[in-house]
Formats: sequence, C-alpha cells, structure tokens
Amino acid sequence: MKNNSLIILLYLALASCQKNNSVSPVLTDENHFSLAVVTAAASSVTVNTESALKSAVSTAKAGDIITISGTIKLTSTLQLLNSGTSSSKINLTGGVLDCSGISSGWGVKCNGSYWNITNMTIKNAPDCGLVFQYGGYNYVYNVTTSGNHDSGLQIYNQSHHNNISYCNSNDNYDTQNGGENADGFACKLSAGQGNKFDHCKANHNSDDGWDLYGQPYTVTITNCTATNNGYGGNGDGNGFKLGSSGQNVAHTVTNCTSSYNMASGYDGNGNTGHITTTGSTGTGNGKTLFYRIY
Ligand SMILES: [Ca+2]
Ligand SMILES: [Ca+2]
Repeated sequence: MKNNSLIILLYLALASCQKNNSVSPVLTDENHFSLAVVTAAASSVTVNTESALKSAVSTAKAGDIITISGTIKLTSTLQLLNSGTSSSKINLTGGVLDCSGISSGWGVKCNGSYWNITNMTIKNAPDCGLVFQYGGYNYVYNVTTSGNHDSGLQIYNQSHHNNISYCNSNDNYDTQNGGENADGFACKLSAGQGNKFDHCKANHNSDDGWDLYGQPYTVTITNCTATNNGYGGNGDGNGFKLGSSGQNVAHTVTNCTSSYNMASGYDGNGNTGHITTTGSTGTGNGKTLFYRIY
C-alpha cells in the first residue's frame, strides 16, 4: 500500500506539471501501478510536400504548429479531422495550396474544431476551396481563396462559431454551371450558430459576394466589402445575399461596402427577418443598393 500511495502521488505531481501531455495511471496487477504517457507534447513542423502535409495534419493535436513552405500541389482533398481545444488550437499556417491536381471535390475540408488557419492561399480546386462542414470554433485569418470552381470559402451543414477574419475570396467561378454557384463567402444550407465574418473582401466571383441562402441562424458580417460579383451567364451577382424565401432570420451586416455588383448590393432574397445594415453602403450596383431588406 505504501508503494501504491507513492506512485499515485508521483502521478498527481506529473499530471499537474504537464500541460500538453496526458498521463494516466495503469493498473498492471492488483498492487502495482505504472505510468503511461498517452500523448506527446505539441510539436512544430514545416512541410513542403503533399505527403508530409497530410501526415502532419492526420496526426495533429492541440498546440501543434504546421507551417506550409512554398506551394504544395494537392492531388486529393486535404482533410482537417482532428480537433484542438479551446485553450490550445491546432495551427495550420503559411504557403499556397494549389488544388488543381484534385480530380473532383473540395480543396480543404475542416470537420474538426479549434483550428487556426492563417496566412495562406487556397486556389484552383475543382469544387469549393475551403469548406467547414462539421465542428466549430475555428479561426481563419488572412487566407485567400481564389480561382476555385465553386465557392471560395463555405460554411455549412452544422459547422458553428467560426470566425473568418481579414480574408479575401476572388475569381471563383463554377464554369460547369455558368457561374450559378460560386460565391466568394458562403454560409448557407444549414450552417450552425455563431458564424462571423469581419474585414473580409469578396471580389469578382461568378455568383454572389456573400451568400446566406437557407442559413437558419444569424450570421454577423462586419467591415466587409463585396465588389464586381456576378458573371458567367448564370451568376446572380448580389454583393450580399442575406437569406432565402420562407426564412425569418435576423442577420447583421455592419459597416460593409457593396459596389459594382451585377444585381443588388444587399438582397434579403425573401428572408422576412429583420436584417440590420447599420453603416453599410455602396455604389454602382446593377439593380439597386438595398433590395428586399426588412
Ligand atoms: Ca446562384
Ligand atoms: Ca450564391
């Protein structure tokens, strides 16, 4: 019993001083404990190949920093499936992901939570560039999505509490549909609660700058700019499309600018909710500045 007490004390001392490691006592027989280190400490790695990137991402854990060096050409979707924690996120940063080698599908898919995705370009995917499908509490900063063949950055299907900040989305164009679907930023089709965009710019996307079609929860858009959206024959061309018919969702669009889009600057699109557009303005839109905003 004396030995057991000593080992338990040692375990408690170890557990209290290790932040990234998880230490668990293991009962090896009725009288003897041993200590097992379940996870390793957070690591930092720089990658410049697809295989190294996918290996790092597949084993990523809270606190890890994965830095992309230069341009990596992807041949299949990069899947972010692990999760960090509220106090220790997984960091993916830097470089260019050229998704032109993917035969079909998205460029990057995040189904995990607590990722920081920063300072990179995601381009030329055959479908959307960067998609948040499940999970939440992800932070995206200074990321450019460009030249993808559906929306640049899309949040949907329950993904929640994502914060998209200082990002650019431009020249996304679904050529196969005449531009009908490729928005700069889409938070549509049943994304979750608490999604926010701030200081982002959507320029020259074939469909809309922002699209909240079918989004059942309030989206907060602040200090964002939509310009020159709508082309390809089937592109709708709204700067900010703020819902859809049959909905009553109070989105907030504050201090935004919407100019020179093919259709309206801000279009409620049949959403009967009280959409606030405090401080938002724009000029030169093909249809009108505010349309169906209640
Ligand atoms: Ca459309
Ligand atoms: Ca759209």
